[in-house]
Amino acid sequence: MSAEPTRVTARTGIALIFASRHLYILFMLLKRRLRPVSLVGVTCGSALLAACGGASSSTPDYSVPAGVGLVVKAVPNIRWDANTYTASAGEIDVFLANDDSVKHVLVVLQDDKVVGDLELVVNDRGDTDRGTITLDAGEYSLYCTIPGHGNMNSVLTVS
Ligand SMILES: [Cu+2]
Repeated sequence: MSAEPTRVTARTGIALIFASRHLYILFMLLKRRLRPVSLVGVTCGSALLAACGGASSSTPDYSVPAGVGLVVKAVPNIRWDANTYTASAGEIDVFLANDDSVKHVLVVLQDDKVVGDLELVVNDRGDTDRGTITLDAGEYSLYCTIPGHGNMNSVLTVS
């Protein structure tokens, strides 16, 4: 009589071990299945972000005035719309437009120093600013003074 409950207990124990192993395997399988799902979630999230960025990358509604000596546009991904610009020596009428969604501040540099007092500011998408600067023939940089915008550093050749 006393051997029977012990056997039952041993069988139950083994059954429990098997059951827990199966549960563990099941858990691991579920975990494996869940991982790609969460990856898809992340991908969708970035796709949505890209979609949002894509929507704002179209040209906003502004017009470039006629007779401007230099037109510069800030474009998405913290860049000017060109790597090189040209202008004629003398008083240059500079027009800055913002096709991006963050603030940009344009200054002209020569040998890493600001030249003249031109500082054009565009706070939001579609903003424009305009000013003049007098430059001799030479090589300059069009630079954005906003911290982290060091990539906005294009060559301006004045001749
Ligand atoms: Cu900038």
